[in-house]
Amino acid sequence: MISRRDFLKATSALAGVFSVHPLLAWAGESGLVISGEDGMIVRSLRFFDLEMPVEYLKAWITPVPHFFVRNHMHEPSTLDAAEWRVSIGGEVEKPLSLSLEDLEKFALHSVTNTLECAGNGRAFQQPHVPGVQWQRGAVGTARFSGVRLRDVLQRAGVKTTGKHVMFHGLDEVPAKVPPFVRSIPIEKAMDADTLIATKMNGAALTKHHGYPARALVPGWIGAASCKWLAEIKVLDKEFDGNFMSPGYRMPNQPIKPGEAVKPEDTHPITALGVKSIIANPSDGATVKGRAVQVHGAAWAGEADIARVEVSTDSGSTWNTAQLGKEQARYAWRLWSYSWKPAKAGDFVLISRATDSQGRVQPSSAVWNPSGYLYNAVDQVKVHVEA
Ligand SMILES: Nc1nc2c(c(=O)[nH]1)N[C@H]1C(S)=C(S)[C@@H](COP(=O)(O)O)O[C@H]1N2
Ligand SMILES: [Mo]
Repeated sequence: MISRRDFLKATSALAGVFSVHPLLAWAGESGLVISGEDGMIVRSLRFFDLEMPVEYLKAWITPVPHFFVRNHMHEPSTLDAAEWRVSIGGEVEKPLSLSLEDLEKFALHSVTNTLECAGNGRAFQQPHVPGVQWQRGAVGTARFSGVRLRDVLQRAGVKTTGKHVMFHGLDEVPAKVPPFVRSIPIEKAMDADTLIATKMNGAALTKHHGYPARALVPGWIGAASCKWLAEIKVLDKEFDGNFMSPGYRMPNQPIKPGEAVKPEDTHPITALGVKSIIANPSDGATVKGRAVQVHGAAWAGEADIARVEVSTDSGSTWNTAQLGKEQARYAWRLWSYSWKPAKAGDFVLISRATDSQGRVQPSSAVWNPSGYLYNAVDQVKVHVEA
C-alpha cells in the first residue's frame, strides 16, 4: 500500500511520462486501481509496473502503448544513444564494446514473441501470495528486431569454459537493493532467435521497454529479457544473485501452501507454460443477443498451441475454439468461439489450451510461494439477458 504523499510524488514523476490523464486518480486505502494513459492499470508506482486491461486484447500484435511494463528498479534517468555501449566479456577470447552503429553491422533478425511476466496471474493464486498483483495482462506480443546474440558472441569468441551468459542493465538501483542481474544457459544464448533487440513493432524501443537495446529470450519468462542492456558477460556457471536465487525459482515438487522449501529442491524458471486467457466477454459482463463472440489468446512458451477449448457450462462440456490465422514460433494464437446461449441466466465460461508437447492447461495452478507461472484455465462469469 502506498501513502498519499508517495502517490503525489509518483504522479508528478508520471507526468513526465504520460500527459497526466483525468483517469489517473487516487484510489484510496484499498490499494492501486489507477488508470494511466490509455487506461493501462498501474500496479506499482514506486517503480513502474503497468498491466494491460485484458479487454484490450484484440489484435495479434500488441501496440506498444498497451504492452505491459515490468520494472524491478528505477528506469535509467539518462540514456544517450550516441554514448551507449554494450560490453561483451568474461569467458571470451576477445572482449568487445559495441555502439549502436557497431550493432547495425550485424545481420538484422526479427522474432515475434509473446512476452509474459513470470508473475502474471499471481493475484489469482490461492492462498494469496505477496508480490505485484498481476491479473491477466502482464503479457503481450510484439515483433522484436535486432541482432542475434549468437553473432555477437561468436565475434567475441566464446571459450569452451563459457556455460552461461549474464545480462546487466542500466537500471538505477535503490540503496540496499541487489541489482537486476540474471543469466541464461549458453545453449539458449546461442539459439538463432535469441536477440539483442533494438526495435519493437518496427520502431526504436521505448524507454519503458529497454531503449536503446534489450535482450530478447523468446519463449522464456519476461525476466530473462534484460532491458537497457549495458553488459553481457560469459560465465563458467550460472550467475549467483538474488534474481537467480531465491528469485525466479520453482519447487521441484509441488508443495503445500506455507510449507518451506530448501533452495536445493528448487530450479530456475525458464520457458513459459501452456496458458489461455479470455479477453471477451469481461468477467462480470452482461451480454445480450443470440450469438456471443468469446475470444482470447493462448500461448505455450517454446511449444506451439495445438488446441483451445471453451466451456460455457462451468466445465461440463467443451467446444473447440477456432484458432486465428496469424502465427509464429514464439507468439500466442488468437482464438474465438461463437456461443449461442440457449437461455438467459448466469454462466461460467472457461478456456483451456493444449500445446504441441501434450501439456494441458490445468484446472488449478501449481501453488508456489512467489506465485510464478500461474496458468490455471481461465474463467469469467457472465449474465445473459433475455
Ligand atoms: N534491466 C531490467 N530488465 C528487465 C527488468 C528489470 O527490472 N530491469 N524486468 C524484467 C521483467 S521481470 C519482465 S517481465 C520484463 C518485462 O518487459 P517489458 O517491461 O518490456 O514488458 O523485463 C525484464 N527485464
Ligand atoms: Mo517479470
